[in-house]
Amino acid sequence: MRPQFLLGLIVVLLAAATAVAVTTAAQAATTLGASAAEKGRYFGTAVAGGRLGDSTYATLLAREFNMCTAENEMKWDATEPSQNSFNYASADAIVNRCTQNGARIRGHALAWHSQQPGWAQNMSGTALRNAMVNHITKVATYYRGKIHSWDVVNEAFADGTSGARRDSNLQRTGNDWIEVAFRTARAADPGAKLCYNDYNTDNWTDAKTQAVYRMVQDFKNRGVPIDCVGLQSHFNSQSPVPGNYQTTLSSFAALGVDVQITELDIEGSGTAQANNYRSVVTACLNVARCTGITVWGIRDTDSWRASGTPLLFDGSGNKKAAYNSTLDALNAGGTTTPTTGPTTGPTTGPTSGSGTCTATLTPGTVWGDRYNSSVTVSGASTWTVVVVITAPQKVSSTWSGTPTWDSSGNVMTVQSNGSGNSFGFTTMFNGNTSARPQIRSCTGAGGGTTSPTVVPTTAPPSG
Ligand code: 9MR
Repeated sequence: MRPQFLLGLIVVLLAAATAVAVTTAAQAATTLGASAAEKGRYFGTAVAGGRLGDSTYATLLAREFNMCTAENEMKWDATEPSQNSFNYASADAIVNRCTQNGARIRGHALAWHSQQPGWAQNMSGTALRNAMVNHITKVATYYRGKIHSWDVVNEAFADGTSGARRDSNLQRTGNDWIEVAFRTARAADPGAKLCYNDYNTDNWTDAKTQAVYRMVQDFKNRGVPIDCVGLQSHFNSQSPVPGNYQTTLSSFAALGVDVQITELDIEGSGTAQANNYRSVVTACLNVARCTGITVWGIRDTDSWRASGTPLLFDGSGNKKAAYNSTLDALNAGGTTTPTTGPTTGPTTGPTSGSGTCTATLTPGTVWGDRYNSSVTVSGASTWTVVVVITAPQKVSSTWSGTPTWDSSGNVMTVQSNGSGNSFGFTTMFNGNTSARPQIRSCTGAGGGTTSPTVVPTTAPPSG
């Protein structure tokens, strides 16, 4: 090849490579929440109600995060300061702000040995058990439909090598207190994912991790309603990110539950901290049922471990190296799309307009080859709901409504048949375990069609 041609070729190739690089850069998501959403996941933070008025904090919260956990405001001492008298003001401020931001809510936490109100700390036996059940019922009912996932039980296992339950007033009410808590939560809010949440459960070989694993396995075997395991993942030099962290995530997921990283913080600074964040995020993206990551605060100064500078933004709200590595890992990762269990919060369609109706889809039971969905209609007693299924998924049966199909077999029109205001159907995965039905419209007896209802196409919904 003549030198001029060679030079020309190199110039052309370089230009092409630059174009590709520029295109890639332009397409990469620029916030944590948006990048996680592209992978069908969420990226959340703990929110302190007292900081909502801080403009730097509020700006970062709105910009970066699409999931919120109330850091303290939904705990037992905050929501039920005296017995059977509930106060949701502080929690509602967080729920309302995050909802306005387009973020969703992890509820934290319904039953826990810590941060109990004084009146509960002094209780025992049946009185405490009944108080716990009442607390879960009232709080989960109040927030019904607003919670993506509940930490139903928090930190119930002992540290160390025993693998035993932690001693607490709740534990002393009987070993079944945890499953009672989960059953109570399911009855109160069937649309929320129900999680068991703990710390020091990150290393797969630790006795505590194994004990939690066996409990979740037992619950799945016996039909105790549990949908997810939360790994708090508070890391520092005494408790570093374990080399087998991804094994822990995938092992829990293999039990048929989602895994969520619920309170991530990693003490340190600079490159070492950035690399630790990268490896945690990458591990989650490598596990199909690791459906979201929450960091335990926004700026280092917001952290419960502020002196360890464990978060993604410095005290002035500047992005740290750990932020950049986290976003890079989110943008780079995710060859697996999340596969998830039964429940995502009910998603409600538009309610305005005369003659329209609202169709709310609630995910139901998931089996290995198929899953159920139910749809509840409000605003009309005679209705037609159009549901879109993603091929190759196929509806195999429908109940409490009369279905007809378009020629593709993917658009199902269900008409009321006098059996009430809800219908249900079973969908075969046929190899696609991530797609979920979308409600296209709900038409009431009086005519008028809603605009498409926003229902997630993947599970869990990302936004
Ligand atoms: O971050 C929370 C801090 O503000 C409270 O003082 C503390 C009291 O127990 O709880 C912190 O949050 C904890 C979370 O609820 C459960 N996992 C451990 C967290 C850090 O202690």
